[in-house]
Amino acid sequence: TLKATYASRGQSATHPLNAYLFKLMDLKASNLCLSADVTTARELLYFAEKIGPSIVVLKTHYDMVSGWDFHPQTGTGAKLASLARRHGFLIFEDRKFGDIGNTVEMQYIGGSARIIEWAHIVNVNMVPGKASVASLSNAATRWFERYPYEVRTSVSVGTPTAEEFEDNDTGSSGRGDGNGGSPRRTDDGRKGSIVSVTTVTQQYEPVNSPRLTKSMAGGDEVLFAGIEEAPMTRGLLILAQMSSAGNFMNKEYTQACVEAAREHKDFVMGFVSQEALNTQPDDQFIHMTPGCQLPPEDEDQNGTVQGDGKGQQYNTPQKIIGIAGADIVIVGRGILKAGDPEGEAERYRSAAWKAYTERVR
Ligand code: UP6
Repeated sequence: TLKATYASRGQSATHPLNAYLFKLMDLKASNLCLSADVTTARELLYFAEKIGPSIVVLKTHYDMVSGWDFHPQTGTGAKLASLARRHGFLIFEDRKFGDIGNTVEMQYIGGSARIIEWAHIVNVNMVPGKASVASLSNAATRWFERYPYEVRTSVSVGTPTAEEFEDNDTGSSGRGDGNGGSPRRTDDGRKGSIVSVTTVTQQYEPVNSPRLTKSMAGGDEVLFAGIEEAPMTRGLLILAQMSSAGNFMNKEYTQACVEAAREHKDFVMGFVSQEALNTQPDDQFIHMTPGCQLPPEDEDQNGTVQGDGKGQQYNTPQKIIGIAGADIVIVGRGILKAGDPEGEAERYRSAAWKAYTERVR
């Protein structure tokens, strides 16, 4: 199976986002994901714009970014979605959900970030068990049933009545509610009375919706000929192996991740792993691999690369794609900390692409 081309993998893919992604890889001649680990929303959008042409996936850690604008239609997620359409890449929020099912569901669709609205892909740390995979899958299904999404913005001063409290279900509570989104019960001993309550109900579509594309602020033209809209659906990667030294993900654990993936093929796209994990004929999973750096340009390109001194270990694209059989390399500091990040991204893209073409030849 390591000889199968990305184009043919796209044709046999079961998950629509995998079908799209493999096609994108073939079209852009890229199997590179940028891990955009920056500290401000400005830098994040800057790198998404500059590096966009070289990549097929942009990986975020939204919770390390300051100045993230949470507005559902004009905020940072919406801007990333617009850049994703323009340059042709998918957005992967590396949230590594890792809690009981009910909690991960709420973290996925709710909160300030509403990750599900702007991230095509998220991932899960399966330590709490398979239930978290089922829960995220169910959450995505239910979220689509509610689409187009309804936001209710309540502006209130004082303490809501018991009735209003019941009414304000967390899932549909809009932003900007006067009580910071946590209305108090009337019977909790606190004094207060309603001064005014205004409830505005508006409908909007998720930022990655094809229908929204047409009306989004200008500049949404697609730059790569042949690239279509990403399908309006969501996918999950299971964190099956880690790059860090001494991690606790042993073979048994990795195998349990593979089994969970097989049980949820309609939602699970594949794995964040250090090697290919497809073993059965109908395993159609994609593998994305972090812990990737190239030696500096003037050094032996097959040489080894030092870790970061904080547990991170690095392999070259040749090793990850060519030998371990992964599909996409994830690169952060290797590109971000370079003097010329755009040029460096191209160097990584062509090295990883070369490893792929040699593998399938
Ligand atoms: N990441 C790893 N290893 C894993 C899983 N995820 O490094 O096993 C993530 C990190 C970081 C990125 O959270 O965002 O991939 C790697 O960044 P780097 O290339 O700068 O080391």
